[in-house]
Amino acid sequence: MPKSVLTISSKNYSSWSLRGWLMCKLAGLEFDEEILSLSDPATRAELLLLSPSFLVPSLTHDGVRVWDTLAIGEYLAEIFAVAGLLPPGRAARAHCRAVCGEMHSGFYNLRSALPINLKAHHAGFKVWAGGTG
Ligand SMILES: N[C@@H](CCC(=O)N[C@@H](CS)C(=O)NCC(=O)O)C(=O)O
Repeated sequence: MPKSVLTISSKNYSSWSLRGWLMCKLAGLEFDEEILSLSDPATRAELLLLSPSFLVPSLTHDGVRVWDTLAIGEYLAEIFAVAGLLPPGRAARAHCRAVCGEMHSGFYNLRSALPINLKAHHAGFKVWAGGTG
């Protein structure tokens, strides 16, 4: 089987990339890591071939391209069921998917206020609670 490749930008600055990478590791997938610099136009052209949305992470496994962290998670959970990425039990899996879906599509204020930088320290930083008006 050809080697699997996970395309990401940074495990320090991209929580999406980090999530894809963690899921591949937790699933026990053997993969090569391809790190792309997203600001380079040539890189973006290459990325478009892997991910129609231009976004990372993108996993290529066994001739299949999967982009988007949720899709990668579901794909890995199917193939490496024994790794237990999803809990046993239909209700627990539904709960897990609901939480993942909420996290994936929500928390806009939190994401905007706190871009990821795992190596940084910002003592006393105030997070805006958000609001509608
Ligand atoms: N829904 C996607 C979102 C991925 C996403 O937004 N990735 C960012 C990570 S840095 C990205 O690729 N940004 C590229 C850009 O803004 O040029 C997922 O969860 O995989």
